[in-house]
Amino acid sequence: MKSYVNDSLNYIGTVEAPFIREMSEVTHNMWRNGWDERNGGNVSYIIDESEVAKYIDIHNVLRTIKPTFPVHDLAGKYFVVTGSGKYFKNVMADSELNLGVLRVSKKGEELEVLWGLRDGGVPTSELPSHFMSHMARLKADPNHRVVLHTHATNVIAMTFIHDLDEDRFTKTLWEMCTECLVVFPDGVSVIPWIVPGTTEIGRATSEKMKSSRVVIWPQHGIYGAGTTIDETFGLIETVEKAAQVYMLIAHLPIKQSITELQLRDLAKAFGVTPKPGVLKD
Ligand code: 2HA
Ligand code: ZN
Repeated sequence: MKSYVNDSLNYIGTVEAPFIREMSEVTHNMWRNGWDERNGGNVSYIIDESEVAKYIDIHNVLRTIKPTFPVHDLAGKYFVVTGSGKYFKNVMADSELNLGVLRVSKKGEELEVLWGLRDGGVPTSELPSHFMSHMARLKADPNHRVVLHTHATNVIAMTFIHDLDEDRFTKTLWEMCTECLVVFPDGVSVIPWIVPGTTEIGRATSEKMKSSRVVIWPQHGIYGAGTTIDETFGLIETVEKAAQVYMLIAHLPIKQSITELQLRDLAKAFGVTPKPGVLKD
């Protein structure tokens, strides 16, 4: 009998690939959270060649796509990406239409579509920000694999009423829930408002990604990076939760809060180093 998993041309087998399931689940969860209305949000995920080859014929390039800029640093890497204009709401029902598996060509000048993006689809419009962020994060952390962008509601709301200085923004988030400092001791960074989908916003985002896993786009959303889908989603959930608490209390009289001393005690207890400059020396 033919092996289910090893039959690389088996459509059902491909959909059952763990990396496709993870992408379907995370996009569904983001949509359920109300973060990804319409075609909002995009995800890209680096996968090992050996993992892709278990499910997909890596020698069968379906078509090639020219990226808007060469990505030599990512040559030969495999990605699962969300498609441009696709709705997260629909990924579960038809992952082959809404997601794609790509390989960056040997010279880094083409994207080779190996699966998905059916009916002429193209990768997310935010590919410049994703690719530049992957390059920055891989230099900071060789285990880096995931870049996730979403329109997290309370993070967006907070960028209307809070100072956008990233250290002050970070401190406020740390003060909102006790576990925040433990989950993102490296803080969050914030870029100015820039037109989405451009290489300019990609450059600004990746510059921040050199030293931070979270980049906030004012009045737009959030970028998160991490080593697994779970960890990256959890990071964004935690930032969004803190922003939600902020939006619930910002207009109310505060009777007590987490003090700087308590934040320091927390860091000590959990063995994390708060981003320098956020807490008073
Ligand atoms: O439409 O979220 O930033 C997808 C986006 C663009
Ligand atoms: Zn967006």
